Amino acid sequence: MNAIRFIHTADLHLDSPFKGLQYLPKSIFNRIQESTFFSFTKIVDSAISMNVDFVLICGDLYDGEDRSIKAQARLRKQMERLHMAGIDAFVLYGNHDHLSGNWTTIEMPPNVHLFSSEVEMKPYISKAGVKVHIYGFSYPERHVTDKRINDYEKIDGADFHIGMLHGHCEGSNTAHQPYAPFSISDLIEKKMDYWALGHIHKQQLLHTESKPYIIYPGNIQGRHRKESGKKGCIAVELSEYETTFEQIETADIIWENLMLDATSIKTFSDLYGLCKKEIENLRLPAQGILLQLEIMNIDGLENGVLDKIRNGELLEVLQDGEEYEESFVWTYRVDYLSNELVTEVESAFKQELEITISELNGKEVFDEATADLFGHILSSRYLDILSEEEKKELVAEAEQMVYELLQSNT
Ligand SMILES: [Mn+2]
Repeated sequence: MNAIRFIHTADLHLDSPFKGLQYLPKSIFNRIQESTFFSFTKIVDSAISMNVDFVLICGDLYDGEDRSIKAQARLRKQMERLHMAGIDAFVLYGNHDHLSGNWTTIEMPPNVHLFSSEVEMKPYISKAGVKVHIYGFSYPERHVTDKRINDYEKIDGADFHIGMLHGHCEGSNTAHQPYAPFSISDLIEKKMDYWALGHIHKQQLLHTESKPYIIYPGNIQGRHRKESGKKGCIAVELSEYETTFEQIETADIIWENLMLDATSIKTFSDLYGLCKKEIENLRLPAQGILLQLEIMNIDGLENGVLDKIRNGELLEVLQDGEEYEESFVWTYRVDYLSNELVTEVESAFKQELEITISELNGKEVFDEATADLFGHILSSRYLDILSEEEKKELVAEAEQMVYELLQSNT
């Protein structure tokens, strides 16, 4: 059968410094500092045990543009393991490890194929004789803002075509920089079989109903509380008839946020018991967890219990002994939210929203808010002047959308 199997990974950020976490107990901080290497080693373990044809690494292998020697040496070691197993690796560099950085290069073994700063195609033939064309480019410098997707052209002569791209999918709502932007339809137009993306740290399955499959695997190890949940890589099998993929979890440290309902809780010891129970539920067989707790519905708590949350006493008893656990759950923060506070924040926000909407119904505010659009040299050609009636309708529609969005987020 005409098929290939590969691992798709990106955003290794090897040797991330985790600067803000030095206050943690040494045993835990050491685990965290090793975690990017650990996760990547597990990815290589998977590639070898699954005996895949090749591994794709879609940018940001290194965290810093100076590519620490330690990170390069560790990467090389893993590439050698792949080499011994007869597995090739296709690698491109992203905005974090762009080609203009200043570093001392450690040579990689011959199974590693690096993409240059222009989009190029690298041919691959599997042991079973399946031909694959793999396309990609590395960032020449940190800021690549042009639509590099326009340079990708499928070259005939292979059974499968795979695009590798480190960049920003337009319209995706993330905090990442909009480098090398593209849209999903840009990618579909190129008629590839698979798009291996990198850059966005949260896993996103952008197109997985039919070819081309388009996937951001996410980074391989969460680096702060916003990169929460499980992390790893994607194992893919492409055949003539179908594409299948599997998510493999490899991160050693997992960031979690948990809300606890204290409705029926009165004493400090009950609250401790509730937290402890949830912590045991979360505990994993081998990985460590960094946990942020948020306690809701606290109005039934006896006097003085809140003080013990505020002054860190609860945190201290929850942390006690965790630094000696292999599969630790380290609670690094406990917050609470009183019902009054919740309603206060909600009603203040609603008031603000109502004021904004009523202001939009005034002519000047509406015109100001839409001035960029109607005054734009290109868009203004296609837009008719709105009547007062139409403006009101637009504001009403926008109001509806805002409330729907608010509800879907709660
Ligand atoms: Mn990245």
